[in-house]
Amino acid sequence: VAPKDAKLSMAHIYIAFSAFLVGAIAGLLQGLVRGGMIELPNWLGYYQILTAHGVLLALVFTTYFIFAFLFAGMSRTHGAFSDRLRKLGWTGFTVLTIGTLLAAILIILNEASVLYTFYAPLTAHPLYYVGLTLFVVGSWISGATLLGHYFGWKKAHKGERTPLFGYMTVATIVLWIIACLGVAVLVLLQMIPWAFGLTDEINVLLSRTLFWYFGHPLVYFWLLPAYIAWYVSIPKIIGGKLFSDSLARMAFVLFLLFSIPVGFHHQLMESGISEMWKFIQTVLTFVVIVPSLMTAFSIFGTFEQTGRAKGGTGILYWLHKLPWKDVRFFAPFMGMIIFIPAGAGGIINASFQMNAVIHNTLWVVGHFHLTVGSTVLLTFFGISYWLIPHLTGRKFTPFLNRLGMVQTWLWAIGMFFMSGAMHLIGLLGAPRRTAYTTYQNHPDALVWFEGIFTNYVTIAIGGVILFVAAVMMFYNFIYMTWLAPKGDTEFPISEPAEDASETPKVFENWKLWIGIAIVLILFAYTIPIYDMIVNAPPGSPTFDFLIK
Ligand code: HAS
Repeated sequence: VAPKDAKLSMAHIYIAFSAFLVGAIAGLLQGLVRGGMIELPNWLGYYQILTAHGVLLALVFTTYFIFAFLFAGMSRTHGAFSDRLRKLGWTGFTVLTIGTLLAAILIILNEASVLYTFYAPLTAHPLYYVGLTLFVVGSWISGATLLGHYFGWKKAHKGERTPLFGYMTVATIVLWIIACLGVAVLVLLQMIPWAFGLTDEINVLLSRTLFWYFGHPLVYFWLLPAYIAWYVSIPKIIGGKLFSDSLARMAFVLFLLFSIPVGFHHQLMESGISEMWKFIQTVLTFVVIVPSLMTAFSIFGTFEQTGRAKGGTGILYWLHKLPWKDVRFFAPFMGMIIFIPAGAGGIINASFQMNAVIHNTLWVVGHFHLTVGSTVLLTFFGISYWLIPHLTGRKFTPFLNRLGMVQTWLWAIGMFFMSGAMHLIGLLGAPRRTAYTTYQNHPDALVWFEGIFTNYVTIAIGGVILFVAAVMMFYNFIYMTWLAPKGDTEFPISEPAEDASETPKVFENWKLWIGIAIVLILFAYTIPIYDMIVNAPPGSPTFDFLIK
């Protein structure tokens, strides 16, 4: 990575890990409050720490880390950014950071305790929405920088296949930009006028729909960079080559097409949306599972090819040959293993009728702690172990490796207790997003939540273990940034396997893929949104001027 680009990337990493530490403290408090082990002081609200926890970890840490990774990876695979583009990258970073600080200050002041899903009817201080707008605009500027670099490379290398890292970056950023359109409309046309008092009422159903139009692809904006590391870096780390370049590109195209027109699977229990449209989006949700299944196949194939090339034999004995003691492989691997039950949980959530059992229960919280909180985060930690020393010109030492292995185990064990208990208690009916969990001490309800594992205390114990792991990770970040001995660390980029077939050119046809994505979105959303506007409750701003 070019030194000037490394600086931009590191600027993102500093903010990512600062947000990570504060978010983890809020998470610890969260677990202890729900476990009944502590009571919050009067000046600190339950929803305030819940919002801080969600926003700092799920939005701030992820977004900054993702941009750090993508900027560094694009510099590594496509050459240094031009000065003009790098300046644009810094502008994006600055706008993103002003938005983040504004939003964070309002959360600290308890003026924006509206949870990370910020849709109506909860309302925050108007400036919070200004902060969110700047956050989105900043991310778009950074996204435009990455796209500019990719297309600049393409122009200079006519007819050549683009590096896989760049291809996947483009898919991720285009997905993000299209997804953010929903949040832009929500914030600019609904939340800001309402919060500033320019309108008296708000169409809640529309606001939730616009949020989830954004909210589901948001989870793939988190997942895809993790997949980039699985496809592009892990094969190199284990000493092998990528199973198939085409399959990898196809998986990313499928994400671009199908991750947006599926937001209704978060609204299956909501009145006001017809069953038919919910069903259609449920079917599309089942399609977006396919690229993850393809990824499972592809990565397992890469593992097997590598294990056998190293002399491994038998049905599974070749697994022996993988570098189990290398945290750069082991942390993401743990994330992959956890994604197997996590993905199965997602399929349960998406199964229309079964959603009625789990919706708004702690099961959902368990689900996203396994997906984003484990699969994605463990992969991001795995990336950190080589990315940060690479950027700071330091060595990936055996000491760091040992720390990383312990950190990974602690994270996985903590998550097993916390998320496992959340899933089970959720099935028993424990609600999410409330500090009041005892059903007014009704004896029958209390019995449900007093099992050895099905217990709020189990969740709290898992949370404490996770907090210890988070503090360790923060120390690892400090070590990699300032304390490790000076030297070189590799930024691993793999090649496709020799016997892989040629990648078809059609994958590079972005106009085609973006066009199909837009058609699918229009198909899945036009009629239901039209219905929401014309059937809006009396008094709410209906935007019917858009229709008349
Ligand atoms: Fe989800 C709710 C459905 C994936 C995150 N999800 C959430 C929320 C979050 C979230 C944050 O349909 C809560 C939102 C809120 O606050 O209300 N989710 C799905 C489905 C998938 C899915 C179908 N979710 C994710 C990912 C997330 C994430 C990824 C974050 C990164 N989710 C739902 C639904 C809800 C929901 C409903 C709403 C629930 C409600 O009612 O509120 C799928 O994408 C999952 C597909 C994944 C797989 C797994 C593939 C396995 C792989 C590992 C391979 C292993 C290897 C190792 C290679 C099918 C790729 C092998 C080696 C060996 C040695 C064995």
